[in-house]
Parts: sequence; C-alpha cells; structure tokens
Amino acid sequence: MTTSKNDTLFARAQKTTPGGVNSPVRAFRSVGGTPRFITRAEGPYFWDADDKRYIDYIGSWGPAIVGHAHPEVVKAVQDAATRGLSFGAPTEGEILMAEEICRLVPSIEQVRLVSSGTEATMSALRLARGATGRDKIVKFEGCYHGHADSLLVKAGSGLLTFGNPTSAGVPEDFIKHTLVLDYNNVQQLQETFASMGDEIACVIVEPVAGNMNLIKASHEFLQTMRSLCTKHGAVLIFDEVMCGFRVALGGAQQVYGIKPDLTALGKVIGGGLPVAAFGGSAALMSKMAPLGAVYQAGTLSGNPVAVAAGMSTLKLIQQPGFYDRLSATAARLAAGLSAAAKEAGVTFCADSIGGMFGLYFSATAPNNYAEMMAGDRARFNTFFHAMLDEGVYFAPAAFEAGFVSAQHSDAVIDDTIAAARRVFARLPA
Ligand code: HOZ
Repeated sequence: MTTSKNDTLFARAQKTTPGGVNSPVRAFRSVGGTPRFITRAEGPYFWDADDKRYIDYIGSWGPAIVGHAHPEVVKAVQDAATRGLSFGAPTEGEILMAEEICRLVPSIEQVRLVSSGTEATMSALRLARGATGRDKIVKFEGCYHGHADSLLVKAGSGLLTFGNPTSAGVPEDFIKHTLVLDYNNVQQLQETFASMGDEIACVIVEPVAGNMNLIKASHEFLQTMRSLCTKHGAVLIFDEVMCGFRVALGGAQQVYGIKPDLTALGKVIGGGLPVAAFGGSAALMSKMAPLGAVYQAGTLSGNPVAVAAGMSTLKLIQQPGFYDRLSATAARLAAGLSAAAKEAGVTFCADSIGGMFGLYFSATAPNNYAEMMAGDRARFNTFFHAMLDEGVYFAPAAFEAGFVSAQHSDAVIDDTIAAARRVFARLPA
C-alpha cells in the first residue's frame, strides 16, 4: 500500500505545529482520520496532496462564495499587490469598502475594518461595555464568536470536538460576567432581563448559528432580544461573521427584518483574504479611538490587498439574481440529500438558508445546542468519510454548517446527491 502524501504531510506538520494544524477543526479530531492538505482550488473544487479532487462544501468556511480562485478576484489581488502589500497608513480602498458595507447593511452607519472575525466580535464587545459602562454580557450555548476570553464559554465549532466547550486558560474572573442562555429560548431571555437587565452591556448572537451545525433563530427569539435590549439600554450585537452576505445580501438582519446595534462581519467581505469588520450607528462607533475612549488597533487592518479581494467579491455578489441562484443551489442540495436518505431508510434531514446548509442525522432540524448534540454523530462520521472517498468534502465535524458557492452548478449538486445515494445505501442500519 502506498503512503498517502496527506499522511506524510500530517506526520511532518505535527512535529512543528500543535496537532499539525493552525485551527483545530482542520485536524479531523471529530471525524477521525487524516486531514487533507490542500494544494489548489478552482470553482467548486479543491485538490489534496495526492491530487484527489473534492467538491468543496466548506468554501473556506464561507468566503469562497463566488467559487475558488475567481478570475476577477485573483486579478484584483494581483493588481493590488503590484502597488504594495501593506502601508500602515490609510488608503482610499478602505473608504470604498466602508462605504459599500454601510450601503449594503442599513444598520451600519460607520464601520471599523479589522483582520479576523475574532477581532470583530471582541472589539464589538469592548465597545458595548465601554458605551454602557456595564460588564455583563449574554451569549448563547453553542454560538461561537471567535476565541476572545469572555466569549469562549459554552462555545461551538472546534471546542465541541473535545467535549469541553469552555477553553482552559480563561480565568474565572474573565468569564464571571458572561451569562450563557439557551438558543431560541424566549422565556429564559425574558427572565434574565427581568432579573438583571439593567446590568447587561450586550447580547451577542449568531442570528443564523453556523458553529453548532446550522441552526436558525426563530423570529420571536430575535425580536424579543431586540425589544429587551432597547428597553434596558443594552447593545444588541449580531455576529454575522458567517451569515453576513451569505444568507442574503443584507445578511440575517435583512432576512429577519431586525436591526442590531452592532454587527460583526468577516469571511465574505475578505473574499478569501483576512478582512473582518464591526459597525453600527455613528453615535455608538464614535466611542471608538481615536474619537472615543474604547481602544482597538491593528497593523494589517484594512490591508490593501485583502480589501481588494473583498471589494471584488462584494461586486460579484451584487449581480442580478445572485442570491436567488445561491439559495436554490443550497436548497437543491438539502432536498436531494434528504430524499436520498429517505430512499435508504436513514434517519436524516437537511436544511438551508441562502448559501448555507446543515446536515442532521436526526428526524428534524435542531433548534438549540441540546437538540443538535442529540443527533447521531457516529453516523455523521461514517457518512463524512464515505463521502470523502467519493470526492465530496463536507465540514469535518457534525458541529459545523456547510457552504455552497455560485460555482456549484446543478450538475455538481446532482453528482453530490448521486454519491450520497450510494453512501446512504451502504450505511449500517
Ligand atoms: N471557526 C471555523 C469554523 N466554524 C473554523 C476555521 C478553520 O478551522 O479554518
């Protein structure tokens, strides 16, 4: 048997990098086996070190919305790179991106560009605390908002792999102000505000959760949150790092018709390079340095090459019918996989919103963390590996959402469904 180049690279990587990866989900710890080391990507596909091609359903966890290596995005990056890589001084590109974000997301009047989703949520949190003079924050079990200390409590994504959703190394003192509630539980939210509403600086939520598989918030849940925050002077933060520009051009806030006070963005706005942002009303954003007392900074914030990739992506997603097609693609995949499972008698369902989807080895889609954890994860893992063998790369954990791009044609989706039909037929009863 020949050794896979992925195995060789993984063994080598583990000598110099903890666990062999630079972000835990990539290590395949949840599903077992060897991570695939990616060598190149194009459209809906990427190739691993053994030159095996996969239909890619993570799309860099969202950014590759127009498909990998889109010629216009690549050209924009190349052009920007020839003019210089980083200046540590402002550029007109940053103004253009800020103007575009403010135009596309009506709740945002002013925006600050940063380099990662973690920075965006962490800074939004600091701003909420600075603006209200309060310490307490509310988050929801299974929502992941990056790896800042006070947000790493009962979080989703990679932390769930280890069965310990709260990270070591976070002092109790740092998280004693973090209140963790159940996602989609309206009554618990009301009770919490009734007992301590005037001490709460902010509520932070993924309005479409993408880090405990895909879970949609109910309209009532988000509307209650909006009303309670307004009533008690707390800041409502929508973490749209994943769902922003993914579920609709105006993000989840457009889908639900609810305006947060602050929004965290990332992924799509960088088009595959590191750009993220947080923004809200001009009054709130004026509390940020250099105007206000809330400090935040970054050498690579608004990096010219990254902004060029993001702007080019933001232009492409505004083509007429873009989101109709993207939504239809994800819905076709979800319906086709559900039908294939049903034919094989496998308990399974799938759901989608815009270009995001969820796969569940349970009879119905989960509404919260506990329901998601009740799904059959062993069966997901078997399915994941069988699909990988078939050349289909889903997220390597049952705790992650999936993503389609504009380059996932009907033929690509149908190939995926045909592969799933073969896999479901082989799954042990
Ligand atoms: N937080 C990302 C998924 N929800 C994982 C990022 C990565 O491992 O690349």
